[in-house]
Amino acid sequence: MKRRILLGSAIALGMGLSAGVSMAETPPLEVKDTYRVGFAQMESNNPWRIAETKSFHDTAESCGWELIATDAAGSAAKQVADVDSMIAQGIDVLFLPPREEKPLLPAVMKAKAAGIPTFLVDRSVDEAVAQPGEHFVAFLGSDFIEQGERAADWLSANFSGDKGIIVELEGTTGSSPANDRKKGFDDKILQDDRFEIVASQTGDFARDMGRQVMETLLQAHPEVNVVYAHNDEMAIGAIQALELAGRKPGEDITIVSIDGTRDALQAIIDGKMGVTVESSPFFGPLACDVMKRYAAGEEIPGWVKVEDRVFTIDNAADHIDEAY
Ligand code: GYE
Repeated sequence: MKRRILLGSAIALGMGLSAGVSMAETPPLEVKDTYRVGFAQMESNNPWRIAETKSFHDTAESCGWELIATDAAGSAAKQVADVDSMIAQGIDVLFLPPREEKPLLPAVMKAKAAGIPTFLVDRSVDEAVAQPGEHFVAFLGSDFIEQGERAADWLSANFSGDKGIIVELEGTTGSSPANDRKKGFDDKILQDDRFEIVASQTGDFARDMGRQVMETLLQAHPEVNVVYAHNDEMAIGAIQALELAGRKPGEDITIVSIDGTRDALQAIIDGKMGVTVESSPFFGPLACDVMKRYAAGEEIPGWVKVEDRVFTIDNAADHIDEAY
């Protein structure tokens, strides 16, 4: 654990905090057999979220967690309120996947003020305002910029046409994976001058919205021959819209995406999707490990990075049985 000496410690002492604990470090966690653990899920409208919540439930018993899990049903305001109620219920530690970067800042700040160490899982908050090692212990998750870059690399290497006209389906506006998957992909693909992004619009990481947005964008840009979706659910929705309009995904339009869901691996096997860059939802065991190391006083890096694989026709069939 980081022990930073800082200017504010004298003030902190003056405020009645015990010596040695300053406001610029995250609250300590006792070593004990059982913990009251909060997991404030943001929504449960896709297989990725359901697999993640299940991973926390599956880990609870072996890690000694009395788990309090909530579902904010797609509302950042409810997610903040869910964290408030967990604080009131006396959780020892909080695992939080912040739906959006800014609206969830108050939840992080309140948990810290209540003396509860917070681990951000799968998405981060605005790190210009809240920093790992100070406001929250660490961010556990993937490198979203790199995921976007890897999707772009695959497309550059595998696209055989002269001109790639891309429609991009963005994730939830203001969420860290939507911001970074866009940046990583756009910067990389535009270095290859065969490609142009003609439209980029949010589908909120949801299948149905991906389908609807694709339907509209296809009317405005019938010449599109590449779809880059920030997650598999939107990619599957886009495939449905394209097929309804008489297009042939995998033949006259290339689909690239991120996550590695069962439906996406099946779409790759069926020849409809080109690639999906993995973004694993199985955070339970990692959360247990990092929490225990933190309790033991180990220094935790501000970003505990999850390594991702890439799924294509070469390996999709090998991994579909373990997919969700
Ligand atoms: O890709 C998506 C989910 O935050 C990494 O959120 C996660 C993303 C994941 O809803 O499917």
